Amino acid sequence: MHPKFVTLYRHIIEQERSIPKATGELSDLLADIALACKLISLEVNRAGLIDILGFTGDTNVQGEEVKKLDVYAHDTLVKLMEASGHLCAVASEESEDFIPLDEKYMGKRAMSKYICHFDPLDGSSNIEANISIGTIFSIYKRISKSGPGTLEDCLQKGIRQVAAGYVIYGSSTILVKTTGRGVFGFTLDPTVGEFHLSYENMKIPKRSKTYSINEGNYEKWNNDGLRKYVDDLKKICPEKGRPYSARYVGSLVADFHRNLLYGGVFIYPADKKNQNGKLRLLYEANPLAFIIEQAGGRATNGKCRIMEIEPKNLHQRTPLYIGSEEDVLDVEKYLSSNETKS
Ligand code: FDP
Repeated sequence: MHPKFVTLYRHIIEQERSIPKATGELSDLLADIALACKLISLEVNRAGLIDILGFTGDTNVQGEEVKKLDVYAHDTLVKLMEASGHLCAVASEESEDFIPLDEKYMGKRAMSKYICHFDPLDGSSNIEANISIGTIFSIYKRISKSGPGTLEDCLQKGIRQVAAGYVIYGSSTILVKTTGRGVFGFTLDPTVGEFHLSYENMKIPKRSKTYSINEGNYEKWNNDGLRKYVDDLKKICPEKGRPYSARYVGSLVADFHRNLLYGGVFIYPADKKNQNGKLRLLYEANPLAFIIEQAGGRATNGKCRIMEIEPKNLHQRTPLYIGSEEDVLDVEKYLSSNETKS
């Protein structure tokens, strides 16, 4: 147990009290996201059991529909976000278009101030192998003045995020969040259903000994500099702390979380198959970039800061180089000093 026994909600409220003009709306919204993730966490834990018992068809024993977990996660988040009344739109990796939210959910407020992007269940191809997966979210203030949110509200640069975070469903369920005042991690105590502060003011080591990349794509990467970088990381060179260790789960939240705690550089580059990279700017790269920068790390697409990229569409992809600052700077040097192959 953390010595101060601080729950997520208390932490959010205390941070809010230190901002004179805060209205409490963002705090409520974060609490609603946490609630949705508790529900998803329960379902993720039950998934293995459901599988073992053979309830994998369209209905379970009670005759209820058994939804695929990623659909369940999406639906749960949308339902709770609608009901929160603080959002004018949500955009989800699971849905082609953004979802404008009806004014009827605004309650007594003149308007809902925020929009939220989420990746309901990242790494979902790993579910059946019992590997950690996660939910990623990011929150922006709306640009439009009133009514349901617009596409313009949804297509904002990452630097405009007011909060971001993720929940990892692993050996325990952990929520990591930032509102631009440091990064804090909370572990879910399933017995009382509360997230408790367990990682205070998280900082990623400036230099690491670990790289995370799907090296099976080595021949497909379209940058020779990246190949040279990875080759060099494997050479024995004690003064540079090399060779580095390779760690790649293939579940972004899991790889990112480990690197945040111990240091590391995570890379998903552009390659011949994914000319713009595989990961999504709005649902994955921007929120993780906000967190990593708040933790003292760095996030780029190889050419510019992730959070400075102007989004052109909701499902835009981007190459991603993210993690310990000095390691990301190293790989940027390799990328710029070598010719790019098409
Ligand atoms: P997944 O396909 O399982 O949803 O966001 C997509 C993602 O997982 C990330 O979580 C993960 O880092 C990456 O794709 C893995 O891609 P590769 O299998 O191509 O390595």
